Amino acid sequence: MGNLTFTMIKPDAVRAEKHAEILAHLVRNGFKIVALKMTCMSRNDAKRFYAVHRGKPFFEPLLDFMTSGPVVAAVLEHEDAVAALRKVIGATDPAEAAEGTVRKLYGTNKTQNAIHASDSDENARYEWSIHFTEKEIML
Ligand code: FUP
Repeated sequence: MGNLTFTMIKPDAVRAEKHAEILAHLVRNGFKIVALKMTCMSRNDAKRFYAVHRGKPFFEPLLDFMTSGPVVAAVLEHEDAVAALRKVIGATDPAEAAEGTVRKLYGTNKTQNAIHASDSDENARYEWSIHFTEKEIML
């Protein structure tokens, strides 16, 4: 398991001005920020990012939401980073997420769920390369 993963604070949480709090929560949980930016996803970026969900009923609404405002993208370092971050963010649906997880604390529903975290080392690399060049990652 690798020691890097990718996260993105979604437009709902940035609009609510919770992004700094969420980053602090991740740092308190032992994650080191090695790349960070606030940015807006183009529709094409969002399509590439969520390519595995193409054709699903929630795909177009998901693109609308992900392009509705700025996001905060970051590469994080932690031992067994992918699994460690998935645990801290909680289940996709905030209503099912464990107490104290980011989605339980800040999410609204299955689409507006405050934060993304990669689900494999391979997807993490794919996802951070949509947001960062190699020289923007401080290793
Ligand atoms: P996760 O890995 O927990 O983000 O969950 P998924 O890969 O299943 O879903 C990725 C994103 O698709 C979610 F964060 C939000 C969106 N989604 C919906 O909008 N509706 C759904 O029913 C399922 C997922």
